[in-house]
Parts: sequence; structure tokens; C-alpha cells
Amino acid sequence: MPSHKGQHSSENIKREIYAIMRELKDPRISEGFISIVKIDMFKDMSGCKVYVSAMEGLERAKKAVKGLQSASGYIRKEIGSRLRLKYVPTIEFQATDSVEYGVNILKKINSIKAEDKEKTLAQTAEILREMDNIIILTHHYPDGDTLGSAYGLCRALQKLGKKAKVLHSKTIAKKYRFLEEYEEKQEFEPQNVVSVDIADTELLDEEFKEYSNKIDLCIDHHISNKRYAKALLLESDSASTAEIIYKVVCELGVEVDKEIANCIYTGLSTDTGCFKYSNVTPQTHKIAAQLMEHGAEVSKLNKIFFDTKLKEMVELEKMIYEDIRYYFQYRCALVCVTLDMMKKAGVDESELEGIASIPRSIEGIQIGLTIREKADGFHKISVRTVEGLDASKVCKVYGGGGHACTGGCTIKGRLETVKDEILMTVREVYGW
Ligand SMILES: [Mn+2]
Repeated sequence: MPSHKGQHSSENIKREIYAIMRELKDPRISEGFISIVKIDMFKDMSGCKVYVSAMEGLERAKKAVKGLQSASGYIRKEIGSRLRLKYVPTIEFQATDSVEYGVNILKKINSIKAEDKEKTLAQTAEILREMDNIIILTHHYPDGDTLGSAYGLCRALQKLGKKAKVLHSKTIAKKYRFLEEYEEKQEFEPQNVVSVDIADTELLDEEFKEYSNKIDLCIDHHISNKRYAKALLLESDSASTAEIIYKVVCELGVEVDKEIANCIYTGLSTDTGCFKYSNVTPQTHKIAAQLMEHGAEVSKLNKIFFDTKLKEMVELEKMIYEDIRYYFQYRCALVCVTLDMMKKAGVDESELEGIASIPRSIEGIQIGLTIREKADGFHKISVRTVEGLDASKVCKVYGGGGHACTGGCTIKGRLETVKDEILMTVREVYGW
């Protein structure tokens, strides 16, 4: 059984302590609103300090701490086995009257319903064990993470003797098609629906929208997850959904074979730009190392994902570079991909995954904009920024979203109008 030494991030520990608190029958802990304000890990990771507060004030928090201290041996043992830690950090509890508390309690009240849905790793494995005839949904314009996660999970479920299949958009990028061979084709009447790497049902392909209200379990790493599924395993500190899938597969007790390792490596490496992005954590590298031990063909896959370009894409890129525009004293670069250009180059929409990183890769550029014409009269805008500029701020103006340095949205209209519009928004948002 592989170990996950890198997993004891404070978020994981916090989540497990909450879960254990709910299970403990001690009224000092289980009654009222007791919350964990923060967890400070010691520098050498040997232990941590957990700050506890209560809505009723400091005295009540102190009572809760007494209860937690008396159960601390049990809590530590449980955390060790739930997070599969070889070494479990020592845990010290401390009552606090923190001002942050007001914020926490608000969050808690707002998310009571959501919290019920949120599952631990162990609970997720239990839910999957109960399932059969499972379809696994991927998001539209499927990328390596949604596909790698889906096929890895599918194969693991099939190895458990269950029927499962992956659903994806009609066309997927050539470089990911090998994944399809890892699935044993099975016919069945769907009973359960699982979604992977999908923050919002809006991101489902039109043909799968019928499943929007029927998703039993969602496994995801987007902090913006809309909590649409009946059960949710969300680890927003994971660089990829594939990393979470790896833990789920281990939790299920399925032996990770070469194929599963390849699937997970696909998601993990592509969502981190081959371990280059700031989302990479020690966990990412540790899981990658374990995948290598399980036979993942990393150099072969890296060549396919990061060192190979379709001839058609080279043609398209020639056109893109030809027409690159700069704005705001070379702080912003903008490229456009029209349907006409794609047709000329012979490129299918599914191959455009890496295009959005082109403008930001130019020296000195702080924001890279990519405008992509779609067949329905909309333009898809991808925003990439350098650290310090929040990309999602621009996208939110148009109902889109994103992380700190990447974002996306769609705008209806003619290309020239859309271009002016987005540039004006950039000017307003960043005060340029
Ligand atoms: Mn992802």
C-alpha cells in the first residue's frame, strides 16, 4: 500500500478533525458551534497547533478544548489512518477568541447544506463501493485532467468488478486518445453518475446536460465548485483532480497498474504544465514518484503532451504569431483564432488546449488574451496573467471565472467589438 507522506497539509487535518468531531459523542465538542480557526504546522512538520473557538465565546471554547484534549489520542490515531500517514503530527489544542471567528461562523452558516455534501476520502470510497453501472462525466473541451481522472477512475472501478464507462465530447485531442483503450467497453443501463474535474454543470457538453440533476458524486479540485452533486469530494489545494483520483483509487484498495498510473499522470502533468505552474505542491511530486513506481511511462507521455505538435497546429500558430497585437505599453498581448484560421490550418477545436498560453509567454507581458471564435456567434476569451494580477477579475465581468492567473469567459458579438470590449475591461480592472 503506498503511503502519502505529503498529505498532512493543515487543510486535510482540519477537515478530518471536523469529521471526527462530528462522530465524537462528547457534548463539549459536538454541541453548539465549535470551529477551528486555524492550524499552525510546526516548521519541521512534527506537530501542529489547532486553534479552536466557539460562538458562545472563549469560555465555551475552553470547554471544547478540554473535550478535544481528552480525545486527542484517538483523534491523532484516526487522522493517521484516514490520511494514511506514516508519521502522525502531534496535535495541541488551544482555545481562542479570534476576530477571524466571525468570518468563519458566517461561512459555516452559509455552507451548512454544502458541508453535508462534502465527503472525506474514506466516505467517497464507501460511496463508490456502493455504486454500480456507473457513468463518468468529463467537461466540455476535455483536457488531460478531466480525461485522465475519468479513465483512471473507470479502470479502477472495472477492476473492482463494476460496470463503468467514460462519457466525453465527440472529439478529444489526438494526444489523449490512447486513454480510451484503457477502458473495457461495457454496455449497461446507467445507475450512478460521477463527474470529475467539473466545477459547474454549465461545463457539461450539451448532450450530457440531461445528467445535470442526477450526479451522485463529484470529485474536483476547483475552489469555485458549485456543489451541484449529491456528494462532493473537493480538495482545492490539489494541483489536479487526478491527484485526488489517485488517493481514491488507493483508498478503494485497487492495485494501481501501469494503465491507471498513465491515466493519473496524464491529468497531473497536464494540469501543472509539466510541473511548471505555481499550483504544484510537494504532494504533486510525491504522487508522480509513486506513479513512476507503478510503471507510468512518464518520458513517453511527456513527449506526447509537451514536445509534440501537430503539423496543423504549427500552421495555425504561424497565423496566430503573424497577427499578434500589443496594448498598454507592451503589458498586454492579444491573439485571435477565427473559425476561418482553423479551417485553413485544418485544426479541430479539441486541439486548442495550449493556445491560450502563447500571448503570456512573451517577455514582459503581464496579461495574455486569447479570443477564439465559436460557431454559435460567441467568442471564448482566455485570460492568462502573471502573479499579482487576478485574471478572474476580468472574466467575472462577463459571468466567467477562473483562478488567480487563469480565467475564461464568453462574449457574444463580432470579433472587432469583442476585442474592444475586453481591452476596455482590462483597462478598467487594472487601472491602465
Ligand atoms: Mn483540473
